Amino acid sequence: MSQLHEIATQFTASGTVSAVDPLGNGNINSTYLVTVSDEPAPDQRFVLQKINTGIFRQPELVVKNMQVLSEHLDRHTADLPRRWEMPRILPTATGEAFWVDESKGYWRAITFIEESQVFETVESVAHAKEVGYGLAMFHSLISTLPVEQLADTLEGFHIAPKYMAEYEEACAETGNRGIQEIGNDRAEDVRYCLEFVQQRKHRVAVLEEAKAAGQLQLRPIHGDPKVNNIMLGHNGQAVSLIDLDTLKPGLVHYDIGDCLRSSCNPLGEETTDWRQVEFDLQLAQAMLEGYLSIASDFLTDQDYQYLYDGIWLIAFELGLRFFTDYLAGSTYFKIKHPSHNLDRALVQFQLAASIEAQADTLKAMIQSLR
Ligand code: GN1
Ligand code: MG
Repeated sequence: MSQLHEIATQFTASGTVSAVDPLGNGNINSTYLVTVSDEPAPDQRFVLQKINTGIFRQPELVVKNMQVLSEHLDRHTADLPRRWEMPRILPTATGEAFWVDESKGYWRAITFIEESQVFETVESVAHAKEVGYGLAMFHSLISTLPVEQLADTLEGFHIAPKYMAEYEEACAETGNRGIQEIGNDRAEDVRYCLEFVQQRKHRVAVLEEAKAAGQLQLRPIHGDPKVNNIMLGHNGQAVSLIDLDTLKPGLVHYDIGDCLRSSCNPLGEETTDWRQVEFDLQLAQAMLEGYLSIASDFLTDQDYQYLYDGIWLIAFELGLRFFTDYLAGSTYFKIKHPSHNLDRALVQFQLAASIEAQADTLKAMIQSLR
């Protein structure tokens, strides 16, 4: 039996693990789909993940937050108008939340959302609307969960000034070795990114300052509601928001920004054709319509005032995170080749530039949707 099969078996009370296949394109954790045969019952499937404990240093908190969410949903979810399911923790056969392997690797299992599909990019206006609906459904269900009940699973996550400080540190270190040397054949792209950040660094604290001034409040958030985390049923309707590792206290603006930077980029965040990247306003309108069809109930005037900033900031911030990781030797995001994080940074910076170029129209659109 392979090591993966052996680990998967820890989460089955009866039945035989018949397959363990890689699942999805996560940049942090390693994820697999496990199939269990338990004849004569039909095959069952669940998701097995090795948590990246270099990043999630307290994996117990990640699982705890998911349990808090499940309990909250059990208590508060009355009849919903449509199908909606959230992933849940599946304990090991002996009732533990994790299986810890001999190299201290933390493995956990969660339910697989059957009869649904994941998409890497938004494929239509109708899809964008469903992505917005899915995010709002999630925000609405967790809006009654007191934020103090959620642990901070990843300190500093989406705190843009902190990413700026890390960037400056990486620049200082690589500066000693010579940025040119790091960039080698990509020196021009590296220079472009350095310049791009330099021109915009005064804007990174916009949300944190509004939070400190009491204009924006901490709420439970998802943290990573990108398009491939919103699953659609076969009828094209959003049925789940998966990947709950960064469920924690935060600003809904981080989520709205992350969802929009991802769903309004039809070329996707992995394209190498970064000069062609554009923020698609038509998709943004549809996403926001879907989102506000539910979320207008809980957004305040001040929340609306910072929506544009949040949309711009999260695209810029992710570019900054990828670029910093590239400069620092790619230790955070998984990469497939040495300049992968530089390619990813260029895509997000181009998206941020496209948002800036369409700022007036986007702000007017937000205003008209209120
Ligand atoms: C990471 O691992 P994944 O793909 O779910 C990252 C997100 C980024 C995303 C970009 C904990 O998410 O913040 O937006 O990559 N997650 C963490 O694809 O840093
Ligand atoms: Mg994630």
